[in-house]
Amino acid sequence: MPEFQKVVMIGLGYIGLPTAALIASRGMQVVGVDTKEDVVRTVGSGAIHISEPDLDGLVSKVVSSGALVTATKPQPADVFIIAVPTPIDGDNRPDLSSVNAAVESILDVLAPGNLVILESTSPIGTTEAIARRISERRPDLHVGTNGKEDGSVYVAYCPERVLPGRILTELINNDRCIGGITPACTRRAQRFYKMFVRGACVATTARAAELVKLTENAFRDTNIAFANELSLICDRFDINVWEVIDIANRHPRVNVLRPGPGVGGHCIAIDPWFIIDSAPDLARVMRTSRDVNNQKTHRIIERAEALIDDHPYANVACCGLTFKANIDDLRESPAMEVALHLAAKYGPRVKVVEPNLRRLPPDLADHRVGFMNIDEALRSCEIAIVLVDHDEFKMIPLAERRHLDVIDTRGIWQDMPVRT
Ligand code: SAJ
Repeated sequence: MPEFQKVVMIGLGYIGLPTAALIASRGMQVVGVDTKEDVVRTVGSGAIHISEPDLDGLVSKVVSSGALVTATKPQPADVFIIAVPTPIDGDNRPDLSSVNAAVESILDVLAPGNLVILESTSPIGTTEAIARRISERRPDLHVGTNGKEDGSVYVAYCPERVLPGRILTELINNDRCIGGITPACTRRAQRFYKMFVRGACVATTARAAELVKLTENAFRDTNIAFANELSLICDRFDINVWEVIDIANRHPRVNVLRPGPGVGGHCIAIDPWFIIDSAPDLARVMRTSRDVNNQKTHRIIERAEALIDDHPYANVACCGLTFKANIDDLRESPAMEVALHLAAKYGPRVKVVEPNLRRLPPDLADHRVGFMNIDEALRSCEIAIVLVDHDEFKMIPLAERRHLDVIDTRGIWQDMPVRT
């Protein structure tokens, strides 16, 4: 009999849903669980509630074959995967309430031999805490154990590492990092992931695996902070930062990332806090990087206000709202923060362009700003603030934007005098 026949996925969001669909397509029975009834209904009907290339076709296929079903509560299975959000609270401290609720929800259905995997980004020690909680609440179950696979409940951490927009490809091809609370747990989880992952399934401990995930995103945040800091230094000395980076990156061991209006998304702007919160006395570079990246957004707002105040009758095109190029995701978006500030201050003079959204987000609509395509904005505006490097903006020829006064936070219009 196959070792893993039935899988419960808790959380049908950006990670849980594609992972559930992928596992279902590999011959396992998957029950997708979410506390949001509309999500359970949508996915249960074969549709999707997030936008991700190729996901609609895969979900529709596995739902119609019966391999993926949805429910609001877990049921007995061989494997339980927890893929729920782990945000930070107002004090930048990890909020594990969804993880705790997910663990609580499986306690009654857990049985000997089950594998419990946490995929959510989590502070060091979370997987061990889950194992302790299961032990305390289900003293009849043996959790973890000594290295043998002897019918215990096995607990492991395996972080997701996929890039929005490429989730299905990266789910299959990226290497995975798998850390059990014992080597036996690691081995069992490795066997499970090898059923649908083509990349290597690298074994480590639960704590190391938790820190690996946090390290990846904190590393990127710190490197983006370097680029953002450099952009401010270049501004002061009236040097083109894009040119500096381009030339510096010709050095074989230098790879400066790109400055921008700050760092957005649900991961890179948040995960470093999980390390900072655990070791505030040691995580000094990471802490400063967070500050530098946040301050960059405020600096762009100040510069935009100064430019607009110099042109009291000009209309202002805010080009892009999403947290990065060519997606429709607004989570933690610095572009949105800039647009909201300008909308609150200048109202209808602001014309928002966001080719990946069908309508204005309600917060912006409240300020009665315009919402138009890039061609209309170029015709009706004298100022442009480029906040996202969408392909549609990159393609605009110089002739169509020569009349504009531009703040180009993404360096996409390099053929004209640039402010970064
Ligand atoms: N950004 C810059 N300059 C750059 C690169 C990015 O300003 O040179 C900004 C982007 O504009 C965006 C933010 O950083 O606002 C984050 O974008 P991203 O493309 O770097 O990353 P995410 O948030 O889409 O996905 C990241 C990825 N992590 C790493 O690359 C280390 C992904 O692999 C993770 O799975 C994901 O976080 C996650 O879920 O943790």
